[in-house]
Amino acid sequence: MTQAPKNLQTIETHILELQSMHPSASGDFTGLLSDITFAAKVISREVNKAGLVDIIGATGDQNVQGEVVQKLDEFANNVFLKCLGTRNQVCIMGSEELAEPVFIDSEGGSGNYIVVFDPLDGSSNIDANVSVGTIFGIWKRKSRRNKVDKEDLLQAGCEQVAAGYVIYGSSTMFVYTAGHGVHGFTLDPSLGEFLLSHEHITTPFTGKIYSVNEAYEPQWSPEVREVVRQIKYGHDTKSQRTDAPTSGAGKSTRYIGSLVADFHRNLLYGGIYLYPPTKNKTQGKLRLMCEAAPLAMIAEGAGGYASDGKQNIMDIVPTDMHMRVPLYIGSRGDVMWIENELSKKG
Ligand code: AHM
Ligand code: MG
Repeated sequence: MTQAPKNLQTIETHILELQSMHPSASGDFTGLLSDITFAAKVISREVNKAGLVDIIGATGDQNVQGEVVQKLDEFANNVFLKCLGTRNQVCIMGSEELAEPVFIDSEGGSGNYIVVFDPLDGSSNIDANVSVGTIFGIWKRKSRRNKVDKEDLLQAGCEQVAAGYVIYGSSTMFVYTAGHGVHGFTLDPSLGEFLLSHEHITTPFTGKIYSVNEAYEPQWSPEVREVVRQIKYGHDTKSQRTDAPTSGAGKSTRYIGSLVADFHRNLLYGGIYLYPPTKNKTQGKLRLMCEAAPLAMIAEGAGGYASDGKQNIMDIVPTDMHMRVPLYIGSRGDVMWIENELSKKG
């Protein structure tokens, strides 16, 4: 008997199905996710044109229409601010590009959701046609008062109601979780639709890849240096916890230097991404709210794990929107092994 082909599903219908699981839902959350997918399409279109800028003669500050050419990260930031601010469901927007959060008060009172995002992570790679990405986390406000404040903003990763990223690569993919699995959608540019391509993504418990900028080795602590050495050359299986990797074989390096791209590859194939503290950057480089916590929610939703070397990234309560954290993220067994080794040593 011939099996009927699977139905094509757009991200909109997928999000609506999610809403139908919550009969009391107002539609605000659904609307917000759909605003984000729209922003992703606009950014994707612009990122894909990036290489053309020089050929069509738009050098300096003006393009061929005489409009000011924005840097792509600024452009992506403005797209997010414009797309998310229009409805009444968002009360605070925080961006890696903005020093301060944007508090939105409207006549009907503030909306219920806080969105923190990195509009275009890894944008220094764009000129070399390397994949870049957008990362976002969504929280619900805690206060019942009309006015929201910083307490609503500074919530731990485990309080997120949804998180996701968009990778602008050989194709554009939107990956998100709202607590019911991690799902990936690929943009069909001819339709302008994200189509479900990776349903229920799960990541291997251990992987063969490690991604770290090893040029910082001289600036790492001896403990981090030893952990990376063991990842590279293999480690003594007798001293491990039972749920940690059982293979003593070393891993291979893959490092693009573009977090979303490195994370996405490791999520699909299995592996770990590391951004340890260095002498100069004692908290690493990556930001908790707009990078580490959203990707940690995705990792956990797919069976992986994220740590700052001592604790679950999802448990860290930010003291500032731009707070930075060391990050070890990816396959659960590998990250737990790192956390275990680092906490043993200090
Ligand atoms: P950005 O937010 O300024 O783009 O920086 C974040 C990027 C990540 O995409 C990437 O993983 C990391 O910085 C690379 O840093 P480094 O060049 O120190 O290895
Ligand atoms: Mg960034």
